Amino acid sequence: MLSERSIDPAALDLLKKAAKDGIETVWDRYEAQQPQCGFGSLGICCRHCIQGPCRIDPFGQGPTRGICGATVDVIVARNLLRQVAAGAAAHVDHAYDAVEALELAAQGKINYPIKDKNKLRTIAAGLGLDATDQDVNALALEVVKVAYADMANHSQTPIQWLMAHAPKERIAVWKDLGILPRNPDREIREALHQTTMGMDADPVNLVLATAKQGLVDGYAGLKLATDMQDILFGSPTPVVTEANLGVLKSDYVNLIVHGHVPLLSEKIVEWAKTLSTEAQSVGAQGIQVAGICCSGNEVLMRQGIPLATNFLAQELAIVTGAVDAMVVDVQCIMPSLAQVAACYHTELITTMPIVKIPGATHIPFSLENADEAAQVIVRKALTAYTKRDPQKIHIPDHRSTIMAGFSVEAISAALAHLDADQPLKPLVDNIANGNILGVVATVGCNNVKVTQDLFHVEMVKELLKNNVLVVATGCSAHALAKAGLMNSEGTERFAGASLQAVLTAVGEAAGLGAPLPPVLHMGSCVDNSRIGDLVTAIARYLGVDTSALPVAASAPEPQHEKALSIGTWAVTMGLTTHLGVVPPVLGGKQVTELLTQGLTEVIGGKFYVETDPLLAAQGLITDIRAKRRALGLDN
Ligand code: BF8
Ligand code: SF4
Repeated sequence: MLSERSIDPAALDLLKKAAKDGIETVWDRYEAQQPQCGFGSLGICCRHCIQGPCRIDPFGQGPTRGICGATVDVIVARNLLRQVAAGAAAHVDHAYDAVEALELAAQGKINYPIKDKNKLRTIAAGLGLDATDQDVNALALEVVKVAYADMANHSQTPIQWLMAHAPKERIAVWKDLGILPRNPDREIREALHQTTMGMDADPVNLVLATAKQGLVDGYAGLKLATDMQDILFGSPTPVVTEANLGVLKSDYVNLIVHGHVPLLSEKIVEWAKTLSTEAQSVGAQGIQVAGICCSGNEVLMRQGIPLATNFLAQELAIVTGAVDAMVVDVQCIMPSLAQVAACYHTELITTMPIVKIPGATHIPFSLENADEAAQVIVRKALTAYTKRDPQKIHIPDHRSTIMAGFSVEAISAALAHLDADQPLKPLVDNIANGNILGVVATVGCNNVKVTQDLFHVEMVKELLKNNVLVVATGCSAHALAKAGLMNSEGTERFAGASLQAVLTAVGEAAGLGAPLPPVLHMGSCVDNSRIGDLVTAIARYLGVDTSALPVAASAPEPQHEKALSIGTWAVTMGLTTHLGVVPPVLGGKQVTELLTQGLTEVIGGKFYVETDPLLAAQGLITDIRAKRRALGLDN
């Protein structure tokens, strides 16, 4: 049934058009895959050597061990470790592209000005560098040197980016467990080694190694990427725009940026502005840039570019018949986009050497040729506009106003209107007195196994009703933005009375003339580091461990290995971390028990799986209340 596919009215509208136009979508292919393999779903199939594949009988009547003797928990734990290491690899690769960009920018070799000198100085000071009078470029190179030193570290010392930024209490916990990561690449390499045939056969050791990958992800991936990107492109400040496919304009050249890395999308935004006058020469009023997935979040946060849609509806953007070009970089890009684009006039443009899609136009993008490549891409969109088929155009009339741009710096600035000396105090006081029951971070993806956006929206509404403040990133932020949960009206409609009063007071003190939105958009998936920074700052202010705070995390509809690595990091931070779709671990009883209970004793955090949105909200609220009680806050 159509309504089971999505709650997004624009997506539902376009699914009808897709059927009419004969377009196959991700939902059709999901149905064609049914029933999905039970062994794979439970995580009990091993292909780590070519004596296999080996499968364990989940009913205990067939094989209980692989050919080499690996138990079901070993197989499940090894598979999970590889998935989390892959997620970490994606983020670390992303982060080091940004480090390289900062290096070349500081050397004056590329046209990327360093925009946020304050952030550079803050990061440098945090790393123990003398940040006072140094020349900006020289200081940037010092910072880059530290990041590169982590990659070149062949000793046993931990990742410096982690040591400089993680809470001291947490570092002590991780040290005791022996999971402080050294060089990020070495740890990812080690995880691959540890999971090859004839290696680790201890599920506990494998789960701890998984936790270590979470730390690699959190600090050498997420945190490093956000820091570099903020230095280069600026730390976000509040912006107001719109979300959903209704932001496309019938008389404009519509250019979509999709993927994750702002190194490309920032240049596209810049050149779309510069070349906007050329739009008239092809008969258009101008150029509308809009974003999908985390590229969308990046340019939203810093440039106020509207959001087009999230992961599951990426094909449907092209089905509007109004997207002239879609330019992609890395991650979460469905290969099917090429087939969909072939049915319309849309130019699908790949740009990265590790992401090529047959049928797409490949325009190589590098830091050195960024301006040239961006101009070529924008002009491709202009040319494509002239090839539109008016019969095929249908832009759904759905969009919601959103306020985004809530970096930690922006949140502090808003709170500073209430207490200039101690900006965190008003937030902490309101948590302490129960006006804000706690904070939940909703993150991560859409997953075709569940109705698009439904879990995000239903769970968050329930949390808000109970005065839980919500912060969001990634495709979760898209879902909540589309559903009207990121504007002032959303506060009036969905926030409980005491939360509403706090958001109204802060909004008015900050001169917005309206309440803050009930869900604060903190950015892309790498920007989960901003949530980590906020949690770290609150814990530091209160002098408690992060695991004691009434704060939880949730990935309601996770699909990507990155979501698993981010979730693992949240668990290492001591947070209860909810998953609304079960990852492939249930075949291993011991591993499942460790992830959902056993880890708590040693690390404070745990995974919490609940597939019903309202029950998940209630479970998170119960967890928050227990933490409040333990802190002596008796609501
Ligand atoms: O890194 S939330 S579907 S887009 S993986 Fe992908 Fe998941 Fe969206 Fe951003 Ni994050
Ligand atoms: Fe089978 Fe062991 Fe080889 Fe895995 S490593 S495929 S369980 S023999």
